[in-house]
Amino acid sequence: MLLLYHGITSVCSAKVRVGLAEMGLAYDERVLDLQAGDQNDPEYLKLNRDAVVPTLVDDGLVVVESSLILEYLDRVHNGGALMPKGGAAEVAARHWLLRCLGVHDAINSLTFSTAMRDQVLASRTPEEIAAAIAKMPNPAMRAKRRDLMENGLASEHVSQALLTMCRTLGDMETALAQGDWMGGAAFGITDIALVSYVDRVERLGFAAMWDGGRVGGWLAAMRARDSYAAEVGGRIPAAAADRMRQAGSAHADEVVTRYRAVAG
Ligand SMILES: N[C@@H](CCC(=O)N[C@@H](CS)C(=O)NCC(=O)O)C(=O)O
Repeated sequence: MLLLYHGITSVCSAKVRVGLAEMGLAYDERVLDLQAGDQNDPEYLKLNRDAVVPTLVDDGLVVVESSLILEYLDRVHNGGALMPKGGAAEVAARHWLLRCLGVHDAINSLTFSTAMRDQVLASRTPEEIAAAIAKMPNPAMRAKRRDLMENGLASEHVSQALLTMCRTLGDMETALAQGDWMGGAAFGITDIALVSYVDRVERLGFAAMWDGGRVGGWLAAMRARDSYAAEVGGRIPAAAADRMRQAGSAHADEVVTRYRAVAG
């Protein structure tokens, strides 16, 4: 049986859950509470040394990195049905899977410089925040989180994030001009790989980034699928969603204005 270690509101976890549902794969789960620090459990660190989710275990084989997990599941357990076959379409899909590393980094920056930062600052003492950050095993991730908590939207990571999102959403618009889905007429692995990140932008209240574009319609179509309803919409508690939207929306004007300046 497939075993997924994941977090309910974690974007990288959500895209894997959507993938599992799209492929019709049953799985066991261990839900980690990232705010409580479950990811720092020494037993979990043996599976994922950076203390991040998701991690998939398939009959003893440990797979980390959400896009790699999606590709693995599709290839090994789904006959590769979600991956375009050969040529430019497959190159594009595989390129998007790689780009997800940067897209996640951008979404992490936008989340922790706005809504999450506000929530953490309001609910924890400076000592508790410092202690939680000190537990992050990866020095680069630790330094980034510290910077985002200290500087919010003034962090240098936010400028990079806005550039990444500008390129991502711009390239999505171009792709979606060719068909309803990222690969054209056929729904596929790229749609699943990207849904959580675009979903998070909307949940933060920053949907004006794609005003008048095709990305909004694509997100609505993704949200209408059973996989999203079962694994994202139906699993994120309404109170948590409301808190994020309210906290994020307070920063929407600044974020969207800066995004538009980058987009030109
Ligand atoms: N590139 C990785 C990113 C994994 C990652 O950073 N996951 C976040 C949740 S989306 C996490 O576990 N964060 C732990 C923390 O914030 O302490 C992937 O796509 O799997």
